[in-house]
Amino acid sequence: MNNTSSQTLPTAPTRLALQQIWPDALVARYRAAGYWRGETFAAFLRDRAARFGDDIAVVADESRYSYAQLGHEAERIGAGLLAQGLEPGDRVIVQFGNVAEFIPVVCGLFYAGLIPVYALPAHRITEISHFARKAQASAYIAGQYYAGFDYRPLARELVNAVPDIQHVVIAGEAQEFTSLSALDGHPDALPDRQDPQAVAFLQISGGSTGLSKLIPRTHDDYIYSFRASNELCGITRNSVYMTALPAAHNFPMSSPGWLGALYAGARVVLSPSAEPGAAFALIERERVTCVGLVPPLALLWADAATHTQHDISSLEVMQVGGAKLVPEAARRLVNGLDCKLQQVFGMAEGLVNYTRLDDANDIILNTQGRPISPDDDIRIVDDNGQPVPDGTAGHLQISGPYTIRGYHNDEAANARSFTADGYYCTGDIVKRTQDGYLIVQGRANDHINRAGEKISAEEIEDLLLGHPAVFDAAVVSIPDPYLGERSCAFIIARGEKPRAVAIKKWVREQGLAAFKVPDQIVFAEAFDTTAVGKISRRELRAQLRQRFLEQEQD
Ligand code: OOB
Repeated sequence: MNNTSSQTLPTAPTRLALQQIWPDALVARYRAAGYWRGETFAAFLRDRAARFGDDIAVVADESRYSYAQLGHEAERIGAGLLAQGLEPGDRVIVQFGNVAEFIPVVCGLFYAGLIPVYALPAHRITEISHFARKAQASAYIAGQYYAGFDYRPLARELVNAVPDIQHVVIAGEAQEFTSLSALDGHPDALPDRQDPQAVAFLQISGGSTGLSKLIPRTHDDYIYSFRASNELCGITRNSVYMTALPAAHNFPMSSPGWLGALYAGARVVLSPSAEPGAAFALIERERVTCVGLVPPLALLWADAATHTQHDISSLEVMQVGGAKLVPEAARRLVNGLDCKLQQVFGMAEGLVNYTRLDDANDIILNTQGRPISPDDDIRIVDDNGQPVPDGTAGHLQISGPYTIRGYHNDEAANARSFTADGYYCTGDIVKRTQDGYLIVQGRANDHINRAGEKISAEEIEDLLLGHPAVFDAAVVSIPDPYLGERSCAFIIARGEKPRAVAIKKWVREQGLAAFKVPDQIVFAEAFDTTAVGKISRRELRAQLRQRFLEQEQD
């Protein structure tokens, strides 16, 4: 065709809007109840910088930032990123360990109206490129090294794999990239107002099916969750909150986490290691009052506390969550520690439950707490979606003032994970006590909760099927005395059986988080199928797990 008027220039693919939409009636209700107050991250951070200027906000390594210094650093970084050509609303992948730069970078992004996408330090090119594509990110910011890993080659791979990534900023020796310390811009360039109902960042889902999903959280909803958490966890301006788990994870970020601590004007201490020796020294030095841990670490700490040289008597609250703390382990903690135990059952998608600090021991030992909000709408249903009575286990579905209504850019996951009336299907099997406390019984879908790190069985199976010597694979969780659960891959070999170590090495080389490498590999001759045909993957995994556990007992 030769009609020039009908020719259009190729346009860049439009970027999918970030949104999170609650029904109008709920919006009105959450505002009227005072949960959503129209605050934004930038506004509260500016306010704290002005009001608590000289107080110490963040301690990491040998660095200390006062609230005023944190504000200045955030302005410099935020304005510097805009000067590089980024625009408010652009999505920026942030990947740091528990180091000094992490919090100023995130605050800088908030100041600039840029959208952080929180990667964990363990993530590698497979995960990072997936986040970059799904989020349509235009920048990547990371530290040079963490835990012996150099992030610059990863940045190079990312730029090659995802052309939308136009900017790379590295804290440390930046080589061909932009150095974090070189960023500079005028604070006047920062937007002075942002929409509190808008999405402020993208959090990463634990991922039960396939790769992790992106979780859009708004200013209003997230700020409510940690403001209310502060109240339930006893965080005040005098508190010292330690982040010993990866700071980008939702638990140490917002339950009440370092964001809650900054909101309260308290002090945040980033511990680069969760190992008791290092963390105890920091607790002593900074007089830490509150810390959040996963169960295996909590038990390790309780053990170490009995013979430590360090004075950790400042610790008032140890929170434990991310994976189930069984009553016997909870008892060991309560007996071994000279502080309060708080159970935390939460999810990056929203709902967080806490045992209350003044709850009776029986509740603290035996339940995973109750929801933050009176408006957390909890539904527990049977396999047919019918509500079950209190005391009966069922599927947990939730809706509420800080629980998302949908993932970003993932229709299939939304169809699977949300009911027609907007409730999030958590995949957790729980029962509710008469007092409204939840007891986690297990999971309905197949992911492995490895010491709080979530691994999707499907993601690892898909990967294993790419190995030339793997005919079929099923990945299951196996109870583990230390990790809670470990991952076991059952593999049917194609031709000659490869060595288990070779498979593990190969998985590691595919460039994904090390915690996803199967802990154990078991070769099978065949997988059972029923007479009618193939059984579901779910049944197959259950069957393999069962048989494995029975054999272990013999
Ligand atoms: C937290 O968040 P995610 O998104 O990494 O994982 C959520 C899932 C839950 O659906 C549940 O299966 C499991 O982790 N989980 C627990 C638990 N806490 C989380 N299972 C049993 N007992 C618990 N106490 O893990 C998270 C987010 C905010 C606060 C705390 C944990």
